[in-house]
Formats: sequence, structure tokens, C-alpha cells
Amino acid sequence: MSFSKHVATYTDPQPTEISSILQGGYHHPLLRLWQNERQLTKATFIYPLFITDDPDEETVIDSLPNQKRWGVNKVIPYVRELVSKGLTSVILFGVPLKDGVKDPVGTAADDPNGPVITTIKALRENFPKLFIACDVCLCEYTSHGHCGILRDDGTLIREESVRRLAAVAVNYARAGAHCVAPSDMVDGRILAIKRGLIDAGLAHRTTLLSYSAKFSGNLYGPFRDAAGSAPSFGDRKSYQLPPGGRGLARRAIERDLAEGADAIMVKPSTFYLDIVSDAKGIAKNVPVAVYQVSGEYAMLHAAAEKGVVDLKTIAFEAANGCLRAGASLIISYFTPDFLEWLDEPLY
Ligand code: PB1
Repeated sequence: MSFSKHVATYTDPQPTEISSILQGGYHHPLLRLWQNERQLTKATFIYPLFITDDPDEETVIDSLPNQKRWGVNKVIPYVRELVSKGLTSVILFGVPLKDGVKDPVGTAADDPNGPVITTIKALRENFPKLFIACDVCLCEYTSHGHCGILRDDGTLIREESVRRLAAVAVNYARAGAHCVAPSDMVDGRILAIKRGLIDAGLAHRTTLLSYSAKFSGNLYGPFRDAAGSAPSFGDRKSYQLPPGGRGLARRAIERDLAEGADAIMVKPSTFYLDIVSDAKGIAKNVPVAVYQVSGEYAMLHAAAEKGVVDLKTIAFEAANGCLRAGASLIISYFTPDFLEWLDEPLY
């Protein structure tokens, strides 16, 4: 074909090889969906819930759009609505607000009348099919706000921290949690929790989801606002991984698998998809989860409010990025939105 009337003596650019033609593989919306190696489903998403020690609390979290702090009496009707839309799993974060509850060892973390244990029981009673995970950490319950027990010099005492974290995890499992997810990053806590679950006769019915590759950084602010869990001094850089620590992440994932993790997690998500890809390469035989953390979630909302992105489109792009990198589970504050978006026509 000649384009002589536009470009003198221009001839039709014949592809050198048949394989040069790719667009036939994605010219239709369904074809573009078929290009995904993994498809998003409602079961992909785990929804974080903030539970306080006031049973009737329902408080908007200003720094986390569309998220609230819940008391056990108010969270049940909220979860009922989400379960009716297809919610399959939650992860609980206790947020003790009563004065005097916090102490140096995080005693309140596994208070049998505290927010997490009471909510585990209420959710199990109301929603027999709902998968209940519990974050295991001390930072929401310690007076100093760090994720473990400290020496006088402010450094973590590994052995005491690990013993305390294992006790908390076992008590959550004993209360009925299907999964315990230690986010503390203390060395050796996976082995201690696994041994604790075995000794308690609970290992067969409790999934140990390790936050294996969890990086320190600037993306947890809204969560810390919501949970009142910011450290009272210093930071978490001595026990969360440095953002540049790709090798450390690989070693932590290998270690946690060897210590008995049933699933591993990378956190945060979008800025760490290379780590997700490494994680899937290492943890071929277990589920890899990723946590789209509060700062990432709030940034997408802020960008959408500024008109920089379309919220639904960018939320799908971020979630599909996590799947493309190798994750099969996503902890996300967008979960309620996806329960509705995934009911809408695919195109
Ligand atoms: O959404 C988020 O930002 C999650 C924050 C995360 C919860 N697992 C922690 C990060 C932090 O505050 O350092 C809590 C640590 N136990």
C-alpha cells in the first residue's frame, strides 16, 4: 500500500516477523483481562479492622479515608454488611484507649476482656465462615510504643519479647483466631510462636502468617494515628528492615519459612514489588501476602482528590501490580470498595 498522497514514496511498514504482531492478543477488554496471570477475587482481600476497648465506639479515622475505629458492639453490624457483599477475611488490630492500660510489656495485648479477644469471639459466633486473622504485636499496648520489651537503653530484649509475643499469639489462637500474624519483626518470634501453638495443641488449626519482609519507612503514619502506636521515642529502624535491604528481606523470608511460617508477607506493597517477586521465588510453596499499608492507601485517596488519578482505576492497578509480582493475598483498606467493584461488569 502506498501513502504517496501523504508521504512521498512511503511504503506500508511490513513486519519483519509474524511475531512482531502482539496487538491481536489484547485488542479486546476480555483479552486484556486474560493477560493477567492471577485474577483478583473477593477472597484475595483481607480487611484490617481497628477495634477499641469502648464496646460502643464508632469513630472516623481522619487520616484513613472511609475507615473507622470500632467497638465490638458496632463492628458486628458493619462486618455483617460486608459479609453479605462477600467479605471472606479480616485482620484485627487492638486499639486500647482507656487510661492506664498500656505498660512496658504490653499486658493488655491478650487481656481476655480486651478488644481483640472479645472481638475474635463475637466474630466467630456471628460469622462462622469468616476467616479471622489477628495482628500480633506489642506496640499498640506498650507505654513506650515499641513492638517488643525494652532494655533500659531502649533496645529490644529479644528473648523476653519473643516469649511475650508467643504468649499473645497462643492466647489469640485459643480464643478462636484462625490466623496469627506477628508484625513485630523481632528475630526468632516465628519459631517461638510455632512452638507455642504446637505445645498448646493449636498448631493444626492456626495459620502462622509472618510479616517476614516488613520495611521501616514513611508509610505507616495514618495507621499509627489510628492505633495510637507511634513509638514514644526513637524509631523502628533497628528491627524493621531498611528500605534498601533486598538481601536482608530474602534472608528473613528464608528464616521464617524454616521456623514454621505457613504464609509470608511483604509490607508495604507498591514500593516493594521487587521484594514480592523475590518472596514468591523463595516461598514457592506457601501463600505470599502483601500489605497495602495506610500511607499507600491514603496517598491514592489524596491523589484521587487532587484529580491526579481515578481512585477505582488506580486501586485496581495497585492490586494487580501486587498479583503480578507474585502475591495471592492483599491486606487492604480498599477491601470494602473491591467487594462492590468486583460485582460490577468486567467491562
Ligand atoms: O497500615 C499500616 O500502616 C500498617 C502498620 C503496621 C501494622 N502491622 C505497623 C507498622 C508500624 O507502625 O511500624 C504496626 C507495627 N506493629
